[in-house]
Amino acid sequence: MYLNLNKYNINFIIIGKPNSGKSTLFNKLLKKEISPTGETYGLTKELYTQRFKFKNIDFVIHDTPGLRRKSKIIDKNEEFRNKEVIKLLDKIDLAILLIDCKENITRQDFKIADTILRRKKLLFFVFNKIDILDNKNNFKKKIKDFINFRYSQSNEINTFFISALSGNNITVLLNEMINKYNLCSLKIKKSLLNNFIKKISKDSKLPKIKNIQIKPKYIVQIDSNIPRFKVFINSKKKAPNLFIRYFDNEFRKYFSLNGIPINIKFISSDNPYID
Ligand SMILES: Nc1nc2c(ncn2[C@@H]2O[C@H](COP(=O)(O)OP(=O)(O)OP(=O)(O)O)[C@@H](O)[C@H]2O)c(=O)[nH]1
Ligand SMILES: [Mg+2]
Repeated sequence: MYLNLNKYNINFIIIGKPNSGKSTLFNKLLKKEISPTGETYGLTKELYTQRFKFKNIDFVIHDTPGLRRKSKIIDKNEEFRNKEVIKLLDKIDLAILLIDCKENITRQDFKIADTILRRKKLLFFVFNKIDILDNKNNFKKKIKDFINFRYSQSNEINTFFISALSGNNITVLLNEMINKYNLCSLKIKKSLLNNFIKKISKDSKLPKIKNIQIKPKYIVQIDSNIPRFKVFINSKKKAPNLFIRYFDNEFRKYFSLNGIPINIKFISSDNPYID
């Protein structure tokens, strides 16, 4: 495998519901009090953009106004601000979706997550205010299980637990952001891709279509800024979701690509017996 280690300018957004601690995290990373923080719900009313260095890497960081559910918005200015935040998602490499531990994870968080994932951006679900929890390990386990079992796109997200106020786990988070960012420009050698295809085509757990075993025959990586692949299968029919999900899981496990936005396109063949 080959990693592009020169492209270092990670542009990321801190996004989430009001009061989750976005501005506190922003200031902590900058080591300066730039964005106002406080208990008032919806305190941040404009975008703040700054730069900082970590391990000699340049980061661009955006603090954003909290995103409430549409039904709760009565103010035109808030609607405008929200649109600005969503527009910014096209320009960033990575998003930290900040969630208040006290509030747990909500439908609004999943809605924001989907908006980010649709744009194929790196996504970190970051649970903040971990300092206020009595049983931290229990909470972490519950959240991880919930995301894995209830969220169909769990393969594409990274989960973290921090305290923006005390700074707990923030360095670990930054290191992991760098690791995952680098994996996004990963080029996998043809021979390794072929080894994976050989292995999975012998896998008896691969889901079938009407009792016929679908087999991936060939895989190619396409040049792009996120890992993209084309997989040719021995079936005239469109690859079923069960098969796609199984392949995606095994592929991520084999190449350690969990939490990375990858794109795998399955190409059906006219001839189901091709070798
Ligand atoms: N205990 C604890 N409190 C925190 C932590 N992070 C933030 N807070 C508190 O949570 C409140 C909200 O923090 P902000 O940083 O203003 O939240 P925000 O997400 O920017 O809020 P909006 O700008 O309204 O969207 C403040 O009173 C912070 O001191 C944390 O890690 N632990
Ligand atoms: Mg704020």
